[in-house]
Amino acid sequence: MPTGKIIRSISGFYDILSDEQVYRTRARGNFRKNKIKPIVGDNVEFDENPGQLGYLTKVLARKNSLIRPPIANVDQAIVVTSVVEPEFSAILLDKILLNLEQNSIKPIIYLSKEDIANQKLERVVDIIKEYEKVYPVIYGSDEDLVQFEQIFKDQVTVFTGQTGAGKSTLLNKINPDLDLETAQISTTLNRGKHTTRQVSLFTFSGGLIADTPGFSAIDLRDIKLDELQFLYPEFVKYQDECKYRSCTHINEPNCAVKQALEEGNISIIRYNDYLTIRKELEKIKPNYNKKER
Ligand SMILES: Nc1nc2c(ncn2[C@@H]2O[C@H](COP(=O)(O)OP(=O)(O)OP(=O)(O)O)[C@@H](O)[C@H]2O)c(=O)[nH]1
Ligand SMILES: [Mg+2]
Ligand SMILES: [Zn+2]
Repeated sequence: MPTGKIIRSISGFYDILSDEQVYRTRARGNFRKNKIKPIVGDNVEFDENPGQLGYLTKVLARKNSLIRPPIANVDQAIVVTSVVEPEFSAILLDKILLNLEQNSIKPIIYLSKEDIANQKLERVVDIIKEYEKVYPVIYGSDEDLVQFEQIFKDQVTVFTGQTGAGKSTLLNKINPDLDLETAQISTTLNRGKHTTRQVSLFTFSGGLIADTPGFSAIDLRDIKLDELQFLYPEFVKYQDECKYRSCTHINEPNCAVKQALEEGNISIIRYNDYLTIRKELEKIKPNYNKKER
């Protein structure tokens, strides 16, 4: 049985990329029974059925899957983050990063709209420099997009971020063939309108890339309070030196994370947002209805 990857799903049809060819298929009945809905990014087995519509017969185990938008087996995410329009928000960026960390997706921050940022640019770049100690950052002003392209090789990469931040615009810039729809955002409300709705994977620079619909708020319901501190790579780096194994890096004595914070090795912005996010999670938890994973 040939295997491939779903790159598009359109009204009940699944387009499967296999050996540089695309096969249009339909799922065979037993998926519904097993409650597995094939999604873009799924690695699947299929029956080619030459000359006719093929059959998707099996969804292989997923490494991860996102719900909004539904996409599986994502390796990395370009987090498109605008300086203005919409306004930069460190805590929103933190929440995006947390969701990626939780799904073991490698984040790469891309800063957009530096060209219209004016006096706000300096302040935001100062903050982004803090993030750069933890995550790779690409500045939109970088002319060297060639270097940028190399990161896509053999990876499934999604472009994510706030609505209106410039995901589709960036994708069109790096690959004009995509010709994705972009839209003027409403500056009066400083809130973007959702332009991108569908998720499809495109082959690009030796890998697969997907544009995704943006969001204006982030849902942290999937993150458990007691795993939060492990989703900060810069905390994880120090946690073994904390006196207590279960240290949350708040009030515990001999906390290596707080020590690193005092020494300037951990960003105060990230740390304070961590405290804020903890409080938010405490409010929405415990959720007894939520099924354990
Ligand atoms: N000046 C400037 N405008 C940009 C930049 N990037 C995007 N824009 C504009 O911002 C608006 C929104 O861009 P999109 O690419 O549609 O944003 P998006 O992130 O795909 O938005 P959604 O699909 O709604 O999530 C468009 O009018 C773009 O032309 C940039 O770097 N500089
Ligand atoms: Mg878009
Ligand atoms: Zn600690």
